[in-house]
Amino acid sequence: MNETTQPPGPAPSDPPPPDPGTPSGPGASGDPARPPSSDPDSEGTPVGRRTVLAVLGLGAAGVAAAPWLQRGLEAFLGSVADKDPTKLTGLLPNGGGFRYYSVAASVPRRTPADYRLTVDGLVERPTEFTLGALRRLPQTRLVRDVQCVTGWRVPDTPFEGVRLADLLDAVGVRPEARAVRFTCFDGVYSESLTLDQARRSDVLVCLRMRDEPLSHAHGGPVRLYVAPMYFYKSAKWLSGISLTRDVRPGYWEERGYDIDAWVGRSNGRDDAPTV
Ligand SMILES: Nc1nc2c(c(=O)[nH]1)N[C@H]1C(S)=C(S)[C@@H](COP(=O)(O)O)O[C@H]1N2
Ligand SMILES: [Mo]
Repeated sequence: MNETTQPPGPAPSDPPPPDPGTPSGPGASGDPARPPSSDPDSEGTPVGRRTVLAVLGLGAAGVAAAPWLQRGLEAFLGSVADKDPTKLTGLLPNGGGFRYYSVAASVPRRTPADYRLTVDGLVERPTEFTLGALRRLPQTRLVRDVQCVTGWRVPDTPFEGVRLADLLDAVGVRPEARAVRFTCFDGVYSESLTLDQARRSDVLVCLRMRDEPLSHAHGGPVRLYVAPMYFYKSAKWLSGISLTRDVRPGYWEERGYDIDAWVGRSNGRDDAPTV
């Protein structure tokens, strides 16, 4: 495992602009940990955790007591979350402490056989990578805490995949390129990094999470993983990487969240850094 020694980057950016569409977003409310009606983890109807558990016939104590059950529960939550327009499943606890999240009502599945990652834009050799091609490149494993901007944190999570820097070298970045844009096969989500951020050694095109192939619920077959930033930067269901002249704000950034999303140094939060 190779670790970065780079500093976490530039100073936090200015407070997010007022967001006309989502008055309860973190910029508007001043309280990013509160679950408003439109934030990275709690779109949909607010509902008590106990109510949700009751609906599914589960008890928190039972869940905590049986690690083997948690795995099954997690797989189950992942599959129902796909079909859950209310997003209620996003509020359920699970073994790993993650909340499955998607801004899209449903996400098509890509098998290992039909998955493709397109790398294009300001590059010398636009390339389409199969999953096999990504697997054949050198893999890096990082173990870091995950921090969501709404407050939940999961300690010591293994992520594994290809360094984005290696992928960029493979296609040849043209000198005019200054930023990288990421798109997803959910058809909705997007993210972006500056070229300098993208070249950090702790930014991965991630194929494995928690030492297993990336599940559909966690954004499989392939997601982005940006270790030093809030988890919304880690775009799930990654299908496109495009080199651009300028940073283009991503899905949540259009809605008031910081573009430079360093954990503990952005979004008005003071969480412990993840790197
Ligand atoms: N395509 C896509 N990627 C996404 C999101 C999303 O809604 N769609 N949500 C982001 C947010 S806010 C978080 S916290 C994490 C959640 O990842 P998980 O579902 O693996 O816990 O994915 C990030 N990447
Ligand atoms: Mo999030």
